[in-house]
Amino acid sequence: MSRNAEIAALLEEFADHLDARDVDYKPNSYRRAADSVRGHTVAVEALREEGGEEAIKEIEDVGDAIASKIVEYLDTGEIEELEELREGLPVEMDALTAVEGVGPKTVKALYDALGVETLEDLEAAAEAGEIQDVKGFGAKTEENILEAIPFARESRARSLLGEARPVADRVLAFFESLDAVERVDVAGSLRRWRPTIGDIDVLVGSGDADAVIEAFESWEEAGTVIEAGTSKASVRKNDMRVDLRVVVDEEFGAALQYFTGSKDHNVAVRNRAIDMGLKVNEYGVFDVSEVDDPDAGQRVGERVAGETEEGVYDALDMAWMAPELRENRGEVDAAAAGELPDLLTTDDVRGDLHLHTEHSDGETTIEAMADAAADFGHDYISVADHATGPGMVGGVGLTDEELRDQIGEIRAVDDTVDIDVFAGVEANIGADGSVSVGEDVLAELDCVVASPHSGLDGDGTDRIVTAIEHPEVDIVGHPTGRLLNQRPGLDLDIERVADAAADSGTALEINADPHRLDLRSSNVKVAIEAGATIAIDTDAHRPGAYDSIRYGVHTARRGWAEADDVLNTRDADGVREFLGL
Ligand code: DGT
Ligand code: CA
Ligand code: CA
Ligand code: ZN
Repeated sequence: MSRNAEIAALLEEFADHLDARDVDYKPNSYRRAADSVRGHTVAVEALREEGGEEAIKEIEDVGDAIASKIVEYLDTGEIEELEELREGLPVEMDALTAVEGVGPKTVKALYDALGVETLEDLEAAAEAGEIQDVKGFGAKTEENILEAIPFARESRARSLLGEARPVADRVLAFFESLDAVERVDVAGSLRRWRPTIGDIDVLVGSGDADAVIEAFESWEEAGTVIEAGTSKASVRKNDMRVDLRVVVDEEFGAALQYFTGSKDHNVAVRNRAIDMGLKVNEYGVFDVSEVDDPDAGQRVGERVAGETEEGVYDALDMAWMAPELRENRGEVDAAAAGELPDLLTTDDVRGDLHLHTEHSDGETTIEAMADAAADFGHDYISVADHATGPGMVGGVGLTDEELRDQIGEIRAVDDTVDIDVFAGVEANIGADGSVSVGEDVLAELDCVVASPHSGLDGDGTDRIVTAIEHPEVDIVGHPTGRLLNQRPGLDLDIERVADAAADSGTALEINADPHRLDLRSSNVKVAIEAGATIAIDTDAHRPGAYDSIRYGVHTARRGWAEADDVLNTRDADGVREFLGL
């Protein structure tokens, strides 16, 4: 069983325990290592087997200490130091810190004062009014905790797309290697690129279901087998449920269409079929116009399609559409009318306008980020380190003077590397919509991203619109500030925001960080319809994060975006024009 996600979770728990005890710096290096291990495409056991501890150290951010803990875990099934930390603070760290506003230090304080160990304990303590009496807490904090518990409970059941997709890629590679498999694809929410995933659905076309299911059950990377039958099986891998269905190859297209969903899309498709005298289900499309009782069985009537998904839609006089569109947002009518959007692809993206360097909280130099972007295939980047201001803690952000110096450095790097490097900033949007950088510095910068980093609840429409209308702001970054499974972010009247963005020529960002995916796709669609421009940025804090652009691109596709709707599909001169340079 591959354990990358499992190990990543342990490293995060380690970091939480260190944080709870007020240890400096170390928690962050554990968190970075956790991210890298989770995103690493090769399984740690495989690395270990090939090159021992040294090979594990080749994972970005994994040094001696962490590599030896990973090896210890692979050998013994535990990390002794973590076990000791857990003994000192025996709480369900993961569940408790899932509550917005509850960090490791809060967990420790509440454990010490009230013996809170679980989410249930936390809820009971808050309901009983015990938390407000703990030193450092108040009635307001207690109320916030109580309000945030249901969201935390719900979100723990769903995985992030960014966690599920790499797992699905491994699952697909496994099935592709089997002789008995004729076709394989993911289905469900994963194929539609939803930001969070309940389970991973996999569909195989094969004449030998037994062989496929047997192989799946004994796959060395699989964890426990949840259930197994003659055409279905479910296993757990990296804390996720993987649902396999095996169908005969002639029915693969119909099954893929059905199990891709969404449910609402399928209902709309089925209704259209009924109007045409057809019946569509997971087995095929059937002409039932001559049949007395179309519900007499699953395969009643004359079979007119089912081998391919294109065939299924074609039988219904619809163009095939990308899975990202299948959310019942008008795609069925658009497909019937031949008016589907020509969705952008990852290859259309030519640069990244929001990323960080070691000048703020990024990991490396301007030059290294530029070189990595060039290797990735980008034509340009804009460095957008944090400015000081609301939401920036621990001295992370740059002052106006430091920004001025940095502009000089960026110009110098721009002269030496192969791509264009714009001088940007990520300013903070204050509660009143103000931007946390001096006007003269803003005017000197090429590209100003302004993002909300504090006060991320309640209605944020006025605040965001004010930032959009600021003449120096080019892009509003992660406009709601949501963190998937962690906090819902600002409420926005998206029509107003979209109109303001279109009028002021300010781009709205889809932040491609898999924890954010903000703007969300339904808002993207509204923004585009209003004529606003979208920017898709990774918010990279390290070179490897440029890869995340695909999550942003697929979010844009879910919002019906074409290449022309997106700022950074333009070439460098096109971007200059947008920025007024
Ligand atoms: P998830 O797993 O919660 O992220 O969401 P999905 O969309 O992957 O849902 P899942 O795994 O329950 O089912 C996969 C697909 O199968 C779903 O998108 C549509 C199809 N499906 C499942 N149950 C039904 C149903 O009762 N009616 C229809 N029309 N389709 C269904
Ligand atoms: Ca699913
Ligand atoms: Ca499923
Ligand atoms: Zn950022």
